[in-house]
Amino acid sequence: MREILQQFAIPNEVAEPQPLRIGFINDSFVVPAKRIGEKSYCLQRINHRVFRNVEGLMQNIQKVTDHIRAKLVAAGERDIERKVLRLIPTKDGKLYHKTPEGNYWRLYVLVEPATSQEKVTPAAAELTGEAFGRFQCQLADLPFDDLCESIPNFHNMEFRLQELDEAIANVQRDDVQCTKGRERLEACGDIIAAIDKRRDEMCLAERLFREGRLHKHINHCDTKVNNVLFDESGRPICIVDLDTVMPGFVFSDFGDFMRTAANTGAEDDPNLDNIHVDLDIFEAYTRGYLKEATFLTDLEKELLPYGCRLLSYMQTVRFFTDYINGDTYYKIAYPEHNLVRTRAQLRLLEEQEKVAGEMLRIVKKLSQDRK
Ligand code: GN1
Ligand code: MG
Repeated sequence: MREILQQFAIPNEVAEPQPLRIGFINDSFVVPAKRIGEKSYCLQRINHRVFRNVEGLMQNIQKVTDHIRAKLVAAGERDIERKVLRLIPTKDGKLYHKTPEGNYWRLYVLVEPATSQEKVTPAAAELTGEAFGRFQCQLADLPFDDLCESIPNFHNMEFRLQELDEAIANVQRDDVQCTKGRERLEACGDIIAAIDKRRDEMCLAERLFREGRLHKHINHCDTKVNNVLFDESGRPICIVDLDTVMPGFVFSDFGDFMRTAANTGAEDDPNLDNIHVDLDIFEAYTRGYLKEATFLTDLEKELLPYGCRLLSYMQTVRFFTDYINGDTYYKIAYPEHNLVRTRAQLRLLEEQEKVAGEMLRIVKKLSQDRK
């Protein structure tokens, strides 16, 4: 790992990298400063099985962080190093280093002091809503086709269903290699029925886009609560994990936050009775978000509760597809992990459906208050 670090233009002396257990996709390490007061770094190996266009992805991150940094400078902000990620280039000026074995590495300045959380209080949710609203607003003037889709069709529901259909068709082949997937599939008829009955409703966004009624913006596309860093006083300071920053529908970023933060259970909660919608978090985040996301159309506002259901549904489909495929995409902690995740996301969706009317009423009331 020393050799990899040596490729980067690090201005100070650093100690041995330590593994960081975050995320399901990349491998991350903290690279601590040798001396107090100097910078530490975050070294990451990019999962190039998932992100096949590493060059495009790194260009996206560079464009987005440069754009946000310029805005922060123009606004006279202080502590900018903690407010937007900064990539350290390699000694030959590249955004990443590719090893002879074909692995891709990148280095960020570590945002510190900062902490991440799996759950937030309503007060923190409101500030986080502001932070994500601001993030989208800061990027609203960056032409969306300046960025590539670092994973093509990433939040495209039609595509995700197609992937599931392919996984199902694949394990149904009469082939001994498919036995495990077939057994898994046969035991999950209820999940398939739940997915099937919502197909049409959940592909609404793609239809509206084709009809020209809905636009794309630059989205973060992984707005889980643990992708926000908080400062010492519990205020959100920096949005991290920018791999999936790409064009998308605004309500899907809104929905991904709610999927993780406005859920009283865990994303992979084995006890489905733990899972309910936390409407206090929902309301607080929405209040913060609407305050900053001033570019939203009436239709986009109205679709915010839909975005919550969409992301729970999408995650149900994605976890389930991986389960049928034999767990090739998400890191798992135990053999049935993807099934447990699937059931937990499906339950969240059902809970969100129960309070859909209430969510819409909250959005309408808060938008009215802002007029
Ligand atoms: C993955 O690894 P992480 O936490 O950044 C996934 C997201 C999912 C999430 C589910 C590139 O994110 O899309 O929502 O797991 N990222 C990718 O928790 O697939
Ligand atoms: Mg991610």
